[in-house]
Amino acid sequence: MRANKIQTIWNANQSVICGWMNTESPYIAEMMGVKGMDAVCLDMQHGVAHIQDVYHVMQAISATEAAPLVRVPSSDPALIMKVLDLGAYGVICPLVDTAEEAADFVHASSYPPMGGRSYGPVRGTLYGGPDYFAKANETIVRLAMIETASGLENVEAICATSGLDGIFIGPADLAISLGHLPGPEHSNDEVEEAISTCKAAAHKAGIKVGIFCSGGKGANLRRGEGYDLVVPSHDAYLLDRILKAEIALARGD
Ligand code: 3PY
Ligand code: MG
Repeated sequence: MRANKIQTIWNANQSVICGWMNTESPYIAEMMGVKGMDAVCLDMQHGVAHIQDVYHVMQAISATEAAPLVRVPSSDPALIMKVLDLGAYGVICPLVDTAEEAADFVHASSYPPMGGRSYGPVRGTLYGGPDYFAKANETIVRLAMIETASGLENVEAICATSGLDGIFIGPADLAISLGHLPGPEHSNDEVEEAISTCKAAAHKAGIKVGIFCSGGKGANLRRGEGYDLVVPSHDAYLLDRILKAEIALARGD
């Protein structure tokens, strides 16, 4: 099976830089990979993508070296199985609050005997190779999002879930769940402490920890703090920043 670039980078003890797509555009997906993202995640939770977009975006990412990921909108097993069948090499599941939910997520994303994923890797085999079934469980990366007060409370138990490769911290939801406004890195002490607690729990359990960041600078800061996967914001934010700057330049402001 084709190697998962995320695992290759983790095996070298380095951090993955992961692009994030709020749009459903194969063009942007391909661009993210060509420009140097190690992985590209299509966001089906808050992004505009629907299931019919996933095939084309996964195809576009495959034209690059980047690993294709999907953040599913929920832990619905049918959807998790479908995005894997379409060639995702990793799934990020939002709002995981308990170890039981984490175990259900691993079950949905793993073939028996490890889990209950149904067989039918229509595009997974095209992308992954003929030994897809034999290697999928060990090659696919499963990240459970910690982004609520309940998830924080249960983070150690969640991190102990067999088959979970890592957690992914959602700082915005975590902040609002703790009664604060979402903000950039280190903007609130309580949120920052919660984030550090999650990182420590993941590393203590021997699994990886990723985090969504406010941009390139924030991602570099988090990388330095020991996060294993960092997302330097999303495509719409990056476009927004460049548009504002270029329009201001065009107006001579
Ligand atoms: C959050 O910050 O809540 C996220 O889900 C980031 O993707
Ligand atoms: Mg969130």
